[in-house]
Parts: sequence; C-alpha cells; structure tokens
Amino acid sequence: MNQKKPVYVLNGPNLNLLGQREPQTYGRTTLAELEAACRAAGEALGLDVDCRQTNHEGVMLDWIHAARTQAAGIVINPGGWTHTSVALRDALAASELPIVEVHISNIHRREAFRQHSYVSAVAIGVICGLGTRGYEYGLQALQQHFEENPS
Ligand code: CA2
Repeated sequence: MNQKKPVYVLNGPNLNLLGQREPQTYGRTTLAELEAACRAAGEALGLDVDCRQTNHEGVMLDWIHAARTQAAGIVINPGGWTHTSVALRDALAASELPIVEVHISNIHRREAFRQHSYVSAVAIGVICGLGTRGYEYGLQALQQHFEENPS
C-alpha cells in the first residue's frame, strides 16, 4: 500500500529562517512550528509525514533520490532553487512520485525572476501565496491523489 510510506515535506534553502526574518513576506510561523503543523495535519489525514530542511542542494538531491523507494509522495518548497535548478527538477521527475510544489508567498506578485519555476512541470499541482497553511493543503492534495490513484 502506497500510503504506508511517509510523505516527505522538504524545505529548501533559507527556510530555516522562517519566523525570524521578513515576516511581512513569509509570516511569523517558525520552521519548527510549520513542521509540527504538517505532522498534525498528516495524522488527521492518515499520512506519516517526514519533514526535512537543507541549505545544501546535493543533500536535497540525495533525499529525493531516496524518496523514490522510501516515500509515497513529496510536498516541497524548493525556495530559491525553484527558479534556478534543472538538477532539482530532474531529480523530482526521476522520483516518479506525486509532487506538490508549495510557496509561502505568491511568487506571481513578486519579482519577474520568481515567476518561472523549473519544478512546476513535474508537480501534480502548485500552491502559492497562502502562507504556511499551503503545506497542509499540499498534504490534503496528496492524500486525495492516493485515494484516487491506489497502487
Ligand atoms: O514563497 C516561498 O515559499 C519561496 O519559495 C521562498 C523562497 C523564495 O526564493 C521563493 O521565490 C519563494 C525564499 C525562502 C527564504 O526564506 C526566508 C524565510 C524567512 C526569512 C528569510 C528568508
């Protein structure tokens, strides 16, 4: 059963600063609070949630490679790598997992360079601009995806 594997909630560079800087853009919720909310949401949805954050792209790529066999799906906020990393997109595509891309801010209301994502084309959906709640919506979307696509 697909759902017995955890869903990875992955956060990319600088998201360890959540709640400490730029609250007008990213809110006041810390990464620890966000991860606790994801675990609680996962429990309510019947999903096991494994939360990780890194500032190192190679570490993120290794986690995604492992996810192919060890996870049921991925909710990812790729941070700045969203707009720069073909390698990240390639790793996500190679995972062959359902992926939900999340952004806390509405990247389409911001600078032009944030308005292209290398990740979106390999995601089942994208949530942006809804604050840290977006991660919980991402988990809901994955749970619905598992229901509709039993393995
Ligand atoms: O809105 C998002 O979630 C972003 O993925 C956040 C990235 C940004 O590069 C994307 O364009 C949109 C930046 C993450 C940096 O996070 C910080 C959090 C608090 C304080 C400073 C940075």
